[in-house]
Amino acid sequence: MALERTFSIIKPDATRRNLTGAINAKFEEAGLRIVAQKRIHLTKAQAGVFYAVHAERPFYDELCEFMASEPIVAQVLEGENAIAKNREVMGATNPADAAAGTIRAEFAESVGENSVHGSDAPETAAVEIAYFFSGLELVG
Ligand code: RTP
Ligand code: MG
Repeated sequence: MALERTFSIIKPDATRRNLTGAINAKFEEAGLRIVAQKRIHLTKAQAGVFYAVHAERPFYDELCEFMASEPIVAQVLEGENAIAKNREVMGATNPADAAAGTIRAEFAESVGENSVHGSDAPETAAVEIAYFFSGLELVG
């Protein structure tokens, strides 16, 4: 399979606990290359646009508050089958359901504050990468 790119966020609960390096090590061990990365502090409105797909869900407001509470690390990961591989390394949304050794099993604090985001399909990966990075920032 050809190289694929996915969009990843290291969420505020993880940046707050200095877990950026430990999480990046998990990605790299799984064969995912970090081809772009920046630490930014989203506004609540920017977080709301990013998670607009969840606008009708009961946890939406809390999720946007959380994502804007402290800095995040936005990333583009590249590798074979990168979207599925990243989701595998992340583990299930709820850390209680996440397989041993996954990022969420090891680091997540709750279903909401679950340390990482990863795109769920090629279409969403393309939209999410373009929301955070310009072409000039994607060196491959
Ligand atoms: P993500 O989009 O962040 O990669 O996570 P995901 O695909 O595993 O989960 P998704 O269903 O897309 O939910 C997005 C994020 O919303 C928060 N959430 N909170 N309190 C709750 O019940 C609840 N459910 C979801 C989590 O931060 C989740 O990652
Ligand atoms: Mg999702």
